[in-house]
Amino acid sequence: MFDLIIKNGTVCTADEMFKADVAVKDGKIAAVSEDLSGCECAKVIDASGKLVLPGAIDAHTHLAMPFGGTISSDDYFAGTRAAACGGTTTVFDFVLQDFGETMVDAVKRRDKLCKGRAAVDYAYHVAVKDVSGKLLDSIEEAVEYGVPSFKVFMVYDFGVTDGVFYKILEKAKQCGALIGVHAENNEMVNTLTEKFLSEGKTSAWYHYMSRPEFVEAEADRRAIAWAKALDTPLYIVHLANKDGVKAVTEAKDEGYTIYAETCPQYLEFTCDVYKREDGRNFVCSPPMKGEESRQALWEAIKRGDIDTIATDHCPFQTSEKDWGKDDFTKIPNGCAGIENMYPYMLSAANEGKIPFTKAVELCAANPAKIFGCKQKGSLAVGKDADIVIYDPEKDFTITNEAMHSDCDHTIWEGVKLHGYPVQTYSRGKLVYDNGDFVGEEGWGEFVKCSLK
Ligand code: DUC
Ligand code: ZN
Ligand code: ZN
Repeated sequence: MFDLIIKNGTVCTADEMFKADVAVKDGKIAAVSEDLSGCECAKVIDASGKLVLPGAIDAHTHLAMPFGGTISSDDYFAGTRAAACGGTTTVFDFVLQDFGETMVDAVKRRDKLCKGRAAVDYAYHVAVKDVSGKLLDSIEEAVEYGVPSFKVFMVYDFGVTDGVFYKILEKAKQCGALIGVHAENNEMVNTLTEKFLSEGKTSAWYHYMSRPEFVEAEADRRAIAWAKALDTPLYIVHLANKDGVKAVTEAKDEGYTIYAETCPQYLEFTCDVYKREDGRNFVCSPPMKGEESRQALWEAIKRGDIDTIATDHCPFQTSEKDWGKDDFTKIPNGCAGIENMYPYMLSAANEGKIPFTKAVELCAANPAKIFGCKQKGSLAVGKDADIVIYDPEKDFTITNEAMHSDCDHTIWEGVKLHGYPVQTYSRGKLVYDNGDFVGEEGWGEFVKCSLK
């Protein structure tokens, strides 16, 4: 006896699309078969004309993150509620290590905020600030704990030096961890920022001008150089520039394991958004770049040189963004996106820009594989029943009113999508139904990851 059968839909995996019924039992995929008519089942859903997809994995979020003098506006409940409503059933949130704190202590500290609050499942990466003394070795302990992925920042006051970055990569190689990197050149950002402020150039446009293409590209190349020197894998988060794409392609062609993530905002918008009246709402780092970079990212996706799509979801309220009306450096960096990633990528597929299988690969299958999230990312028998039913005929215009985050605006306002998720299941439980969140706070569980 199954708990649920989703009948007559088109199942889409990272490799193929085929007509099949999908059965769920005890929160797991129990069968995927041409015809499950006649099987005993508590509930049957007709998915005729719909796609049946694995839930997406957003491998890059900053929920309730202290940053820029405030805390990002979506806490673990609001952020994961919004995720569920956009077909994302697992989020990887960044734990920012405190100075002097071991990696596992950092995870446990953050987990107190998340436990009992998340609406979908969650995992963590640790953003490493301090590897002095025994703290470098504490990376190994976190790997055993189920958090085998880490990130270093090359910017901000908590960014690491090249030497520390190298040490972290070396430790990761020893213990089988994966290091992600936020790549921008800190010196250049500081120098350009100082220059523009001293010239009275304070609008959001100068956020972009102080972090243009070459500032990111140089750091991408430097980060790749250290990973190559050690022959250890590297994951570049939120890649947003054309020359960085080229560097990734070259490294992959040479046989190195360099993964690249980009985000929907870099695929949709260009730096021109910073000239808009509401330009500061788009301020995030790295900033959106020029049209050539936007095109290069799409081309890299088509070639297979971008491995994952994630959001860098880190929203701040309008009043907080307004702190930077007269000084772009006072704008908290980050935008909302957690509810928009899968619908955006699937809409691109629906319009023929990429195959649906590619959208599933980038948003579900690859993040599961790369981060060792073994029970997620596909609709294979035995995996968690994280399922999205997608209506390719449903037109949807994004408005903040229709979103489920706690933020009071969205950079995605007015963007039109063709096709939209109509239902999301998290381990077999319906959590999103035709516009409404129907899940529950605290349903989400910690997902232990392993790269072994
Ligand atoms: N960039 C952002 O825009 N927000 C949070 C952290 C980051 O690196
Ligand atoms: Zn970042
Ligand atoms: Zn980030």
